[in-house]
Amino acid sequence: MPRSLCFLLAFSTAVSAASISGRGSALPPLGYERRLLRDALNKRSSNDSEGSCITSEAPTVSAPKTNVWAPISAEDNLAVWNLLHDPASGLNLTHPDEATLTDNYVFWIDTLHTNKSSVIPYLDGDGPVPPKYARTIIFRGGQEEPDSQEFMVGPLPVSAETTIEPLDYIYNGGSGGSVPFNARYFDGVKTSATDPLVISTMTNIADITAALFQGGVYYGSSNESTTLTATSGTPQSFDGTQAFRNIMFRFPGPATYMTPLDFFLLIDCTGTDPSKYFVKGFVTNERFFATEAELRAAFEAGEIAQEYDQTLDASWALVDYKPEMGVRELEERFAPNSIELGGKRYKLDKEQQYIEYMGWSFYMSFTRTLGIMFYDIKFKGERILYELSLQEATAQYGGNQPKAANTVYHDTYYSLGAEMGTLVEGFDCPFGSTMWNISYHEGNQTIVNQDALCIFETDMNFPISRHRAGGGSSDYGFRNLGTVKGAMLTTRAIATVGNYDYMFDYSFHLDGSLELSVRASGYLQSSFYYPDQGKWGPRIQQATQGSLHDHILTFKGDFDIVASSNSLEVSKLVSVNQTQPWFPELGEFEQMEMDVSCMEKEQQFNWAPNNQAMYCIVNKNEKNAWGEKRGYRIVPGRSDIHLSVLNSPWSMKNTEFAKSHLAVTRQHDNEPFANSVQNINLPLKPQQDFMKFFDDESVDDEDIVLWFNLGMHHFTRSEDVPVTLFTEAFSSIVFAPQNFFDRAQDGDLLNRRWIVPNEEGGLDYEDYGVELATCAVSPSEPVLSIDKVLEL
Ligand SMILES: *[C@@H]1O[C@H](CO)[C@@H](O)[C@H](O)[C@H]1NC(C)=O
Ligand SMILES: *[C@@H]1O[C@H](CO)[C@@H](O)[C@H](O)[C@H]1NC(C)=O
Ligand SMILES: *[C@@H]1O[C@H](CO)[C@@H](O)[C@H](O)[C@H]1NC(C)=O
Ligand SMILES: *[C@@H]1O[C@H](CO)[C@@H](O)[C@H](O)[C@H]1NC(C)=O
Ligand SMILES: *[C@@H]1O[C@H](CO)[C@@H](O)[C@H](O)[C@H]1NC(C)=O
Ligand SMILES: *[C@@H]1O[C@H](CO)[C@@H](O)[C@H](O)[C@H]1NC(C)=O
Ligand SMILES: *[C@@H]1O[C@H](CO)[C@@H](O)[C@H](O)[C@H]1NC(C)=O
Ligand SMILES: [Cu+2]
Repeated sequence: MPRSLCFLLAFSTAVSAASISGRGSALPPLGYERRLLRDALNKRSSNDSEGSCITSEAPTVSAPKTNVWAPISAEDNLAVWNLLHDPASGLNLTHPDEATLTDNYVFWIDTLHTNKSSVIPYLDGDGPVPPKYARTIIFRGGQEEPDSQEFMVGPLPVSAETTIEPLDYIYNGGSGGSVPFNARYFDGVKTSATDPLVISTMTNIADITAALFQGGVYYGSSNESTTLTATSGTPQSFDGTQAFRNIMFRFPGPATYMTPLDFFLLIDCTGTDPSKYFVKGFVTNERFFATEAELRAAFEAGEIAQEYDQTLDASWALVDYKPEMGVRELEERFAPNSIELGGKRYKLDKEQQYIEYMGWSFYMSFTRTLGIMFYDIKFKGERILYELSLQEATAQYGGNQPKAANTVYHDTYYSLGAEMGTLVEGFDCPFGSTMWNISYHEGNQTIVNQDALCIFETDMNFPISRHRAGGGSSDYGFRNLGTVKGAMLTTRAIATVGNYDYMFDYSFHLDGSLELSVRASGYLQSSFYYPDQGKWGPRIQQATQGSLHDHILTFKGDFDIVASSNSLEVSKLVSVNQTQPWFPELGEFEQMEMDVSCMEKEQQFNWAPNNQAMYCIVNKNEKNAWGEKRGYRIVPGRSDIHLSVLNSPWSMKNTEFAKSHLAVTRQHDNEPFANSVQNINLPLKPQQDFMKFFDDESVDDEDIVLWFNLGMHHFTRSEDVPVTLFTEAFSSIVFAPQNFFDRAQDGDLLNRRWIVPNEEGGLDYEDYGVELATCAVSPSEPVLSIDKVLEL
C-alpha cells in the first residue's frame, strides 16, 4: 500500500513540522499576522522556479490573441495627461492640486471599453486589432455653464492621429457625458468649499455640542481642538439643480463608523459661489431645528439632553485579538490549509492577463470603477461569455434620521476598483496563490496595488461526482465505486470601499460551470441608538444602532453560447390536470410538466416563486448529439435579491438595475454599462437610465446580455461587531452547462478512483497514473513549517 502510506506520511510530516516550529503560539497573533503581511508585500525574492508546491510558479502559455480589453499603460496615461494639459487642446486645465471650484481640471483617466463590434472580427477572424482609447472625466467649473464632461482620447499610443472627443455615446440620459456641476463627484475641492459655513456654524454652537457629546466640538477637520468628525453620504443632489450635504457627526478614530452621534447639520451648497451656501437646519433627538436660535432655545430648556453616551474609545470595534473573550481549546494550532500538492495546474500569460485551466480559457482586465473584468471566457475552445463584469455595488439604508434615510451608495462613484488592495497570502488567499498587481492612474502617476488579485486552485473538499453501484462484493462489503476529485480555480479580489470590504470570487469548475460569489465584511454604517427605532435595526452597543440596509451587486453577463446569437429560454414547472387511460381509477390527476418558451422582448424579471422556473441562455442554431439546444443555465445561488424599496426619491431613476433580480437586453456598443459613475447624485434625472435599455427590441436569436443581481438584505445584528462576517454576508450564482454537451464533463478527468471487488475478495484499485503527490511535503523537505512559509 505505498500510496496510502505516502499520504499518511505527508499528513504527519505537515502536522509535526507545524507543531515543532511552535512560532504560531509563541508570537502574539497580531505580530504574527504583520509578519505575513510584510512577507506578502515583499513578495518572494527566492528562486520561484524551484519545485516546491508553495513556491512554484504556474506554467506559462501564450495567449492566442492580444488582450484588446487590457487597461491602458502608465506610459499611455502620462501621454494622455500631457495631451490634455497641452494648451493646444483648448481645455484650459488647471493642475488638480491648485484647482478651485471655478477651474477646469482632470478628475481621473481610465481605460475606455473596446466596442464588441470591433473586437469580434479580430478575435474570430483576421480583423485588425481594435484601437485603444482612454476615457477621462474633466470638471469644468471654469465654464459659463459649469459641468463635468467626459472625453474619449485615442487612438493610443498618443500620436498625430489622437483626438480628444466628448464621450457622449454611452449615456442615454439626454446630456451625454455631461453632468451638472451640482451633481458631479464631491471631491476635496467641492467639499472644502463648504468648510467655512460648516466651521462657522459648528463653532457658534460649540458650547451645545460640547455639553451634549462629552466635549465634542467641530472647528474644521484640520483644527487641533476639533474632537468630532463630519461625514455626509450620497446622494448630494436630486437632479443637478441643487446640492446639499446632510452631515452627521461622529467620534473619530479607526472605527469611527461605529461611534455615530445624534447630531446632524443640513446645508445647501448649490452652485460655484460658496457665499451663497446656507444652513437648512439641525437634527438631534429626532427633532428638526431650522435655525441656531431654535436649537439653542431647546438646548437651554433642557429638551435635547442625550439619553446615552457614545463610547469615546472604540477599541471594542477593532478586528484585533480579544483575550478577554476566553480561550478555545486547540485553537493555538495552525489551521488547515489548501496546498497545490501536485504543482500548479493552470497556465498563465501574465503579459496578456490570460489564463488557461482544465479546458477553460479567459482574459482579464481591470478598470478603476468596475474592478476586475473577464472577457472571452471559453470552455474546451467554445465561447460561453464574451464579457463578465461587475457593474455597480449599491447600498441603500433606512432610518428616522437624515444620514441613514438619505444614504444610497454607488461604489463605482468611489472608484471601487482602485480600492482593491493587497491580499494576505495564507489568510485572504491560500498559500502559494499566484498574486498579481492591480494598477490604476492618479493624475500623471500610476499607482500599483501590490498583490491585489490572487489566482489559486483549491480542493472543493467534496468529489465532483461519485457512485457506489451494484455488482461485486468483497470482504470489505464493497460494491463498485467510482469517485472523481473536485477542484476549482478561483480568481479573487477584495475592494475596501469606505466601511466595507467586498470580496469577489470567480470560480471555474471542472464540469464547465462557473460560480460567482460576493461576500461582505467591514463596519456597519451605524446610527445613534434611539430606543424607539428598533424597526431600523437592533442596538449593538451602548449608544449604537446597526442601521438596516440592502446591498445589491449588479453584474453584466454578455453570454455568447458558441456564437453571439442566443435566446433566453424559460422552462416553467406547471402543475396540470390530466388523465392517463391506464389509471382509470384516478380520473383527472395533477402532475408537473415543463412549459418551455423563449423570451421575446427585452425585459427585467425576477426569479420565479419557489424557483419553479429554469432560465437558460441557449443557442437555437447549435444542437448537441441528442438534438437539444445547447445552453447554459442561470442557477440561482444564495441571496439573489433586489432592492427592497423601489420608489425612494434617493434612488428613483438612477438605480433601476438594482430593482429586479435579472434583466435581458440586446447587446449594443452604446450600452456597455448599466450605470454611470456620477449617476448617484442624479436620482431624479439620471445621466444613465437603465430603463431606456428596454425599448422593445427582440432578444430571441440575437446577441443578448443578461444583467443579474447578487446581494444581501442586511438585517444587522450584534455579531456585526466589530465587523460583518464573510460567513453570513454572502451571495452567489452559478452558470452551468444545460445540454451544452452530450454528457457530463467529468469522464476525461484522471484524478479519480475506480474500485472494484476482485475474485479473491480484495479490491482492485485504479488510479489512472495520478499518484498521491509528495511535492514539498516530504521528510527531506518539511516545507509546511510556518517558519519556512514566512521566509518564502
Ligand atoms: C532557480 O532554479 C532553477 C531550477 O532548479 C535553476 O536552474 C536556476 O539556476 C535557479 N536560479 C537561481 C538564481 O538560483
Ligand atoms: C481658463 O480658466 C480660468 C479658470 O481656471 C478662467 O479664469 C479663464 O477665463 C479661462 N480661460 C478661457 C480662455 O476660457
Ligand atoms: C464605438 O461604437 C460607438 C457606437 O457605434 C461609436 O460611436 C464609437 O465611436 C465607437 N468607438 C470607437 C473607439 O470606435
Ligand atoms: C481652531 O479653532 C479655534 C476655535 O474656533 C480657534 O480659536 C483657533 O484659532 C483654531 N485654530 C486654528 C489653527 O485655526
Ligand atoms: C508588483 O509590483 C511590485 C512593485 O511595483 C513589483 O516589484 C512586482 O514585481 C509586481 N508583481 C508582479 C507579479 O508583477
Ligand atoms: C507629474 O506631475 C508632477 C507635478 O504635478 C511633476 O512634478 C512630475 O514630474 C510629473 N511626473 C511625470 C512622470 O511627468
Ligand atoms: C385539478 O383538478 C382539481 C379538481 O377539479 C382542482 O381542485 C385542481 O385545482 C386542479 N389543478 C389544476 C392545476 O388545475
Ligand atoms: Cu451591510
